[in-house]
Amino acid sequence: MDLLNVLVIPKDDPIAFTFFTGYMAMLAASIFFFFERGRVDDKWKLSLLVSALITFIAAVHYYYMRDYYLATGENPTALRYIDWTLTVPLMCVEFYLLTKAAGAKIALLWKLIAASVLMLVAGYIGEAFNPEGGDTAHSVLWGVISTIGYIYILYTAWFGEVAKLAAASNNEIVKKGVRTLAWFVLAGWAIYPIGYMCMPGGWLNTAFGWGSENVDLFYNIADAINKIGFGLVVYGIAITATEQNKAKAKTA
Ligand SMILES: *C/C=C(C)/C=C/C=C(C)/C=C/C1=C(C)CCCC1(C)C
Repeated sequence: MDLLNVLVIPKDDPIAFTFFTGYMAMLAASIFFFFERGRVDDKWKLSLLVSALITFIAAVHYYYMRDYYLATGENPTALRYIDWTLTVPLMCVEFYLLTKAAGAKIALLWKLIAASVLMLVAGYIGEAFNPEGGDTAHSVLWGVISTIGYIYILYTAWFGEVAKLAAASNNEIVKKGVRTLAWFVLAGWAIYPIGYMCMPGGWLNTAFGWGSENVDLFYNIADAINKIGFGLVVYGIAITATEQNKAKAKTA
């Protein structure tokens, strides 16, 4: 029976469905970013490799999370946070690489990574140690602590160092691209706390009766938007800049 559970996607289970499509989409995106590296100027190749790594790391975790979910019917919390602990810092690396030409220092990268770690460690404590129907105050407190890390990244991307460096870059493509990534952090990343609040005792759980199965639904949708979307924005910057460079070389 256990084996059967692993092999069969129940027809009425949208969450299982998003685990499978999530896995396939992440894998396809990785292959795409990896091969497209060959079409961009050398200075963009590292950025595209990081895009490919983000979706590839997610694909491997989705492979396991999907089976874990089908076998147990539970949220694969530990696998989820291991994935994020690797992929969110890599998204910070993308911001750093894009603003490096405008003078970004490595300290900027470390500050963003430290904020990510705060956000994720607090989120994990709030989620992993929140027993069914249990200690709400505990998970609300850790959710708030986590949000401090999130707001720091949000602030840096919109008004802080990242935004200032992008503005100083004198490169319209980078400026627009960084602004689009900042939108992802504002609108796309905000989907995660919505999932978090579906936990037993969470605000959406108590107010609207949204059950804990929705935690994974929101996380899966958010991951697809943010990891693949982020990668596509970086890809768009790289390919546009490469083509502009080529056109310039022709007219010169
Ligand atoms: C690829 C994975 C990404 C971009 C994950 C992002 C995760 C977050 C922005 C999580 C944020 C959380 C809060 C702001 C408060 C509640 C706990 C979290 C960890 C769900």
